[in-house]
Amino acid sequence: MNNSVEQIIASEKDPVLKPIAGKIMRAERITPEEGIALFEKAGLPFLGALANFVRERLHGDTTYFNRNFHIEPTNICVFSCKFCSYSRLYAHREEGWELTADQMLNIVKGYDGKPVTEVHIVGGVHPKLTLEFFADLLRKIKTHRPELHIKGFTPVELDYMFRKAKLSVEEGMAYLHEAGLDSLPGGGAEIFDPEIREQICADKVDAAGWLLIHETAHKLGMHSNATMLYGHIEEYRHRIDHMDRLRQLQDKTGGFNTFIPLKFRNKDNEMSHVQESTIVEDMRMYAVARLYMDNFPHLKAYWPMLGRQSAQLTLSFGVNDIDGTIDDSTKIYSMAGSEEQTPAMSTAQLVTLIKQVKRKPVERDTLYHVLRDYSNIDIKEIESNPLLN
Ligand code: V47
Ligand code: SF4
Repeated sequence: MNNSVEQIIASEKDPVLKPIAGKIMRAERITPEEGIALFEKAGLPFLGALANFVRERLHGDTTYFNRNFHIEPTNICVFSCKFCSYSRLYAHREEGWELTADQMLNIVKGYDGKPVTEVHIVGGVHPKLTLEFFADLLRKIKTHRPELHIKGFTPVELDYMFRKAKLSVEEGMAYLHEAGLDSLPGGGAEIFDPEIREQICADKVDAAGWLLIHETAHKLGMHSNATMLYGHIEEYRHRIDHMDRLRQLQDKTGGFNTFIPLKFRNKDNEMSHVQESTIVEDMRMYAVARLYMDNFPHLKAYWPMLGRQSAQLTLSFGVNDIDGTIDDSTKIYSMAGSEEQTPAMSTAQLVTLIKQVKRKPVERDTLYHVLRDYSNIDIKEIESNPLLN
């Protein structure tokens, strides 16, 4: 057993925390009450040591990344989530953007010959864009580059598309899967608790609808991710309730790959008066997520939102994935105040970031198949080889 974990547990005197640590060391599941106790009582060293222990039990030093790019079809949205700095109502559409299927296909073509494995497609809920429009887009992308994995659309977008097309969730998901949709990203989950949801994103799909869409995708053999927007008006019990609902669905389907806590950023939105969480609270959040989500294989820190150095730090607090190379096309975080105004990191930069903290950089595809271990590849070789960088 890792010395620092042993020492930290031995020196922990709290009668509630000590048995929780014992359970975690024995790979036993912790209860919602124990999850809340961790948030309320545990210090950063205790949480960090345990979360790192679990991370290394599952993955050793392996830290995954992938090579992907994002397409945001539109930021015009029928909803007005209070934390969103990115969307524009249809009435103000001249301030927003709206891409045609051919424009999006051209973005895909811009990556011809480049070693990307995934396109991530997410945007606002445009009142005029239909299920058929998106099915056509998927078919066009697959015809052009069949092996490119398409991870796209949140339940917020899907629920709206299916209802407008008068299709059930089963019918709609099967239709998009057939058209080329491979998996679902984790967005739109926010916080499942209805009272908090009412205050921050009252009008979009609720917890049951979000979970049903992911469950249906899993039944079709698709995988998906799950997010949680934290650090705003929610309390610890809401975070645990959110993670618990996901843990229960994962017990049922096993279809989730990754859990991604998303730090609330407060620039230029209707919640700008809400303070952002501290870096200590961010690390505590990742650590508790690793300890609570025992049936989620991976925990991801999304660096464009968190910033590079904080993302690097999360690798000691349970995280084993820092998403992808990404270029500057993603606007959802830069518009909300992330330090990363034009998020872009080359493979060499990502590998350096991981190696600097003595972890093992491994490129994966969307479904976590290992594509290349970069531990023994020199950074200069990566920089000079267009197939690697
Ligand atoms: O659901 C919006 C969040 C999400 C803000 O699955 C904000 O691999 C913080 O889900 N502050 C969409 N967060 C992005 C998303 C995602 C990102 C990267 C990878 C994956 C994946 C999924 O962005 C929304 C919402 O929770 N968001 N505004 C904000 N002001
Ligand atoms: Fe629309 Fe998504 Fe922004 Fe909500 S978070 S307003 S659903 S783009």
